[in-house]
Amino acid sequence: MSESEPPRFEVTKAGTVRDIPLRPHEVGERITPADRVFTLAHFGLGRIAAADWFLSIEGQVERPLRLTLAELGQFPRVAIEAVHQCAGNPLQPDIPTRRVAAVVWGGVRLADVLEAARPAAGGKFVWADGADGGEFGGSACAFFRKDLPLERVGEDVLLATEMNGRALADRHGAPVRLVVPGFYGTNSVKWLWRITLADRRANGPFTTRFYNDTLADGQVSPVWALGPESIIVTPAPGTRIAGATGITGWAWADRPIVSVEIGDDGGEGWEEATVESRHARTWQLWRHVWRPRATGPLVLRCRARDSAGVAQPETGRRNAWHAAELFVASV
Ligand SMILES: Nc1nc2c(c(=O)[nH]1)N[C@H]1C(S)=C(S)[C@@H](COP(=O)(O)O)O[C@H]1N2
Ligand SMILES: [Mo]
Repeated sequence: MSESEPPRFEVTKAGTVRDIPLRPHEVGERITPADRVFTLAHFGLGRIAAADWFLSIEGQVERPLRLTLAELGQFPRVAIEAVHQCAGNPLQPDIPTRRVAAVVWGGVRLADVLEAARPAAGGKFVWADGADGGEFGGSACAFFRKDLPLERVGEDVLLATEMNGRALADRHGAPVRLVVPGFYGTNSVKWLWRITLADRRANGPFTTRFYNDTLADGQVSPVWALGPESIIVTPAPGTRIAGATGITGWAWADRPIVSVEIGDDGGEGWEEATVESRHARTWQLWRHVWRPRATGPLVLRCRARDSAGVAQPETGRRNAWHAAELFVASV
């Protein structure tokens, strides 16, 4: 590893930041306004002056590179609409938090930039370093470091400089962040300054100690691809409904969602909602008309399934079924 220093990072807010302005029933807009998108940061917030920024490309490449912002701007620009979701607190990885938004990222393709550095045969994983570091959950690191398989890069991984057509805000990682569409937000490293191509997964607490799920069969699975998830957006919790009522929400996963079902607590079976087909990498609207059978409290639940047949789990996972508690005034 080279010992290069990051660009100057001016800390503007210290400590873990969890700013979640919207609850699930408040993310009704197809594209979340940038000023309503959640902000998560393990070590606080900061800023890098555009003139100070650079990206270093190192490791298993034939031609290591160091790019300024102007040089990055020479690569073809792309935009991609994608769901953006936090995996939740890494100390409580099984608890659903529904910190989710959908935005249009603008930037350049990491694949194009990596190609300029000529990847060597041994490169299998991309390590990404943010300029922020410190202590989290009893582990310390110099830089927030994540990784992803090199084979994923060709799809649509971005070096993003824009959110919803405007320059990235400092809190979202300006001037340049990584964006891995279809992966949990933790993988989209903010204040990006170094990319290392390596033959193995990255060291550091955020790829070893945190963000690794132990599955039922004992296998360890990195928190990369978004699991299938659906949420009820309307009606809002607590709404009194009368008779047949339209229910709407979003569903998403790394793969397209092919089915969303709605059920109540009575366990009288699930009803199939209508789900729109997927555009780009973003969430899919679903809708269903629910006909209540009895007056009184009603708990509606939804569950999604993706194109590989993977189902949203009932409990015990970050993407467990979502519920809305309503009240039926009349049937
Ligand atoms: N450099 C850096 N990048 C980071 C983080 C961080 O703490 N430092 N947090 C990650 C997590 S956990 C999430 S959910 C997303 C949140 O991105 P946002 O704040 O722009 O919505 O950033 C990711 N990228
Ligand atoms: Mo997160």
